[in-house]
Amino acid sequence: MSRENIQLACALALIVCLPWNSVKAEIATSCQNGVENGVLLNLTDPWGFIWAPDNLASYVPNSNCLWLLSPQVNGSSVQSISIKIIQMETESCCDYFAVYNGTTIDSPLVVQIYGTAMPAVVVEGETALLQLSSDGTVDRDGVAAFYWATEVEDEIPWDSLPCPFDCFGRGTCVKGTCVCDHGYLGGLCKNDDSKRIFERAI
Ligand SMILES: [Ca+2]
Repeated sequence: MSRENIQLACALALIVCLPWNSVKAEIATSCQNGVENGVLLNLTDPWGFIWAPDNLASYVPNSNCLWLLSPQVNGSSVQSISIKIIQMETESCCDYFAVYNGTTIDSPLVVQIYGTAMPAVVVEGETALLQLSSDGTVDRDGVAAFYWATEVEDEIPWDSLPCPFDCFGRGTCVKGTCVCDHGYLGGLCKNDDSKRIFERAI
């Protein structure tokens, strides 16, 4: 039976063939470590990385990735959390990366970032709620950032910090920051530079 005949048969017997037709119907989350939309990824290390999407593509429509940073130092909470954004790209109008001072998105908003802005962020509190939110259309590369308890900044082993996704194999990791090989750009070296895009077009 040809593919066309199989599809016709499935159309006539939709219930029987539903699994065949819906193999790719399931939409996976794109949040870090496969965490589902709306579910907190709790991070308590004194410093660490966050990122979304959790793959080589873009974030998915209607993302609601949430991270709760509550770094602990010697078993105690901290007074301030610093966040360095190393990769940022959302749709300019409708998707954003937000930082709240507290434990929920109802906590005081510290900053809401769109597009490719990468401001330094400091949360004057013991917890920070981070959110990557997207609407139903137009998806971009997403966000990656390094956070740390501000009071232990001098203790961070900057020289040996790894980089998320190991710079996609397209760059060198230097103190947790990717230095991209020729032809690539972006905070994680995920993207082709303009010269490579031009070369592919001709
Ligand atoms: Ca969007």
